[in-house]
Amino acid sequence: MRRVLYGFRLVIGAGLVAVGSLLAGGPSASLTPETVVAQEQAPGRREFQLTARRYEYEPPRIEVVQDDLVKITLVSSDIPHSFTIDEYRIAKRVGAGQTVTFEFRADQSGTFRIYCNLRQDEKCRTMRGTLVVKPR
Ligand SMILES: [Cu+2]
Repeated sequence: MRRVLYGFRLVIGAGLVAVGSLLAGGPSASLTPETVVAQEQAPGRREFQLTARRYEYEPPRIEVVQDDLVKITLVSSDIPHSFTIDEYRIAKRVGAGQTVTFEFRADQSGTFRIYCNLRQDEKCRTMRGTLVVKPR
């Protein structure tokens, strides 16, 4: 009985290795370029998690295509910060150690400055991020 079980496990192991190699270098890899193009043609939903920490946004740059619906999850891992883009009339504050989520339609193309408009800490003036909205 024990020998039978052992053999069964070997078969499962070999199966997992086969699936793994398919995922790594199989058909999915060759689909990637077309998939990216398709996503850029239709207005899509884009999601980003932005962490504000030590007077920086991580990632500092967000790129979307015009008319995308952009969902931002803003996390502060130290003091309160904000995500402000004047041209989009967005000013979202996140408390110390908190998370806020919001959405906006990226209907204007261009390059926009993201900054923190809170003034309880002078160094917040140095916070810079960039939103790039590529024209459709
Ligand atoms: Cu700040």
